[in-house]
Amino acid sequence: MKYYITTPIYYVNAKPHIAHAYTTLIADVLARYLRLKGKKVFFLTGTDEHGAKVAQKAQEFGKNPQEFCDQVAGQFEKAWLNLDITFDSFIRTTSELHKKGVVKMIKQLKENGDIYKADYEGFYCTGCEKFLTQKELIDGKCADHQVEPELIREKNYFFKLSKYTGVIKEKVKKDELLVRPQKRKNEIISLLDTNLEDFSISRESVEWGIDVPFDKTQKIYVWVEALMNYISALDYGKQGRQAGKFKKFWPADLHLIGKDITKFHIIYWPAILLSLKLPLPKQVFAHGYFTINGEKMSKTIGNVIDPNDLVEKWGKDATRYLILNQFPVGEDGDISLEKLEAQYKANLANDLGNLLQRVLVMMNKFEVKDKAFKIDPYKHQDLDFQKEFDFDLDGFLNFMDNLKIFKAIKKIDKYISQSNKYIEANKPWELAKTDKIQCQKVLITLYRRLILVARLIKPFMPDISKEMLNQLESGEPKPLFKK
Ligand code: ME8
Repeated sequence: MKYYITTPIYYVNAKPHIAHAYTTLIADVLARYLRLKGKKVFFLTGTDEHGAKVAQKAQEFGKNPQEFCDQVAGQFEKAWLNLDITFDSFIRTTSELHKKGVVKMIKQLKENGDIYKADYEGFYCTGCEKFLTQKELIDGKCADHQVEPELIREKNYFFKLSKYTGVIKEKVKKDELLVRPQKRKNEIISLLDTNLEDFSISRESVEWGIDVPFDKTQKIYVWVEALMNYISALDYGKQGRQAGKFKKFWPADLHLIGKDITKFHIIYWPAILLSLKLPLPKQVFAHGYFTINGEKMSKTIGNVIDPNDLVEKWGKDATRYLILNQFPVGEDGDISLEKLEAQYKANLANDLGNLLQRVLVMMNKFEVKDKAFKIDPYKHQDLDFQKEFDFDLDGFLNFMDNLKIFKAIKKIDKYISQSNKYIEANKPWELAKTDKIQCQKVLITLYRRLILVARLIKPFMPDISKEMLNQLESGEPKPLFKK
């Protein structure tokens, strides 16, 4: 069974930060988990490189836009490799592959009679890369960027959104287009009940973009071509058998996004797909937003966290685990370096790292080794977990299947801390003197619990999982986490 999962493609106006890493990590953990379950996963991420915002940044750095995009897209790719993100494809919107797909789609929208040219006047926020309505402004300013948007009067091509809103609403209501969490579904249904205006699909005053194929005075609106990445990346622009990936993987099983971009993904994108007569994605999941120490992440405040710095400090596996161990995926939350540091010490270095060392050291010392090591840690690998030792495996798998990643991690953490309590309660170092058989039993139980932990953490901390299994096989303890 195939599973196609995507992340948003990130703007290259700045290098990747911890929130981009957050979305990408959720997708990666899910992709790895589903591969373990035997699904044929296609995991797409990439960069959004056109539009006025990126062009302005390139100018500030004295670079031509393409050169600037190459540099920042490279930083994204490198950050993801540094975090061991197993994307199958990295789409860049300045690539020929993307442009081909986009041009094909725009021509089809025109042929289907869904676009028309008209004069447009509106307030445009370059930071958001979107037109804002009067209602969305606070004291005449964009609420997100705290700047007055530009009043723009130009000719644009428009898309006949109203033709499709009824169908979209029905599909969302019936979960044919599943929107999660529920509160985002409710919001979208309410929005669909308002009189949504047709949206612009091209811009006259923008230079850095893809030409509208039938009108060279216009560039395709950056958001419209960005959404199209989800199928341009599957070779949609190619012909016949060369477009095999599209046939194999579309529709997307999951578009994972942040809650800021639901309207684009649950209204505009499905409308475009309906016009193209293509199936809609099966699910859009919008995760929450987080702050850093209670404040919005921003360059001005100077609280932007670079995921590469965390990897340098704690290693990539611990960084992956820590970032996802903060708050439930669908909720808003807060992140602080102090809390991450404390969790690193308590949950990883102490609870998990020390547990493994203690158990292996005692097994060697009390000569339990030969008995226990007959249990091959590599046998029944992956998801063939054993339902034993008080672990609610069904509950864990259910959490993983439903993107309740935070709850799944909490279950593992709890299991590890219970195992530490089990050591303290049973004191195998004392049993070694009084009851050798009981001492063996306790250590073998812990040994098998550790095998289970190693398997459970595999999608989160793939190398730590492997290292644990290696040590459990060889019986030679080595520190799991840097002190
Ligand atoms: O919107 N908390 O790109 P973008 C959690 N190019 N997640 C956050 C976050 C925060 N504080 N800040 C950002 C774009 N994100 C478009 C997308 S898709 C066809 C085009 C994450 O660089 C979250 O996933 O502004 C959000 O949706 C994404 O970054 C926005 O990234």
